[in-house]
Amino acid sequence: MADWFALERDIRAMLKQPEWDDGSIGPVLVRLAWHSSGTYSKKDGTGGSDGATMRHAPESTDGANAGLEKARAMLEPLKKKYPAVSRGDLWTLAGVVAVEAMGGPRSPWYPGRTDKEKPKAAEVPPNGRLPDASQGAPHIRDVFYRMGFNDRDIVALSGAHSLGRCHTDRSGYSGPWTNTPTRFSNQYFKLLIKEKWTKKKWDGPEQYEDPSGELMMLPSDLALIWDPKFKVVVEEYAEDKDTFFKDFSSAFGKLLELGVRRSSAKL
Ligand code: DDH
Repeated sequence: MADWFALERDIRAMLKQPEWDDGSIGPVLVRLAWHSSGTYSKKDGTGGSDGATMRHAPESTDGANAGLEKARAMLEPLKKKYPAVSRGDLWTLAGVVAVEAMGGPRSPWYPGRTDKEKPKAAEVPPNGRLPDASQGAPHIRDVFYRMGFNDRDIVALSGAHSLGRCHTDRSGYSGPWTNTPTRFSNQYFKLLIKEKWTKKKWDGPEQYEDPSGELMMLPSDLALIWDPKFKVVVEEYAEDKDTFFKDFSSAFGKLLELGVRRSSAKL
């Protein structure tokens, strides 16, 4: 039986890393948890965090996962220290602990994922299941409805972009969404509504900037205020942090459970 409390403590202790981005690896760990889970398809039950298949091609080579090899490598010492814990459990738990440590809500999380060391081809999800930042509401709905989410879940989950930043050497995009990229908050929604977002003039992919030029939004972020149904929820979360935290907590917990098959009871 793994010592989950000790593991959580160790994850928490490794988040602060002065030389990394804004001083914390929390955001990239949240992204690892999300990308390992967000490949799920409810049609055939493939994808998801069970198996930790992101270590294997073609998932490992999906452009959407660029940079996440660093996050996976940073968690390897904990895999060595807690050999009974699967990487699927480790990656998803690290996301939950990171959100909470950065001031966000705790999400429900359960262990029991089993790593696949030599997966059959059909057990590794194909490329293209994660959302494309250059696209709008129809694409975002296609991707998240495939996982079993609704419009409200989509907006809640997108609030994770209060954290972290884009890197030109990973996605091609550049910059943070908020001035507090290591603090989980509803700032992303406030900025979406309140700032004037204009196309950034540069050689890179289409992205938007605030008047200071320091903050950014992806086309897929702005889709949340260009689409009237999404926009109502953005406005609600911008006004009501507690409701956002509650909805994020359950949607993120649901995301991390997608496709997880357990032979025994949950705990
Ligand atoms: Fe995201 N995200 N994301 N995102 N995401 C990026 C970074 C981070 C999209 C595109 C990008 C979610 C949804 C979407 C985080 C969490 C979540 C980057 C930049 C791109 C591009 C990567 C890089 O250059 O390093 C798109 C498109 C969507 C969409 O839904 C349409 C969701 C649902 C989550 C979540 O966690 C629930 C986090 C955190 C980051 C910051 C990573 C970092 O290294 O910092």
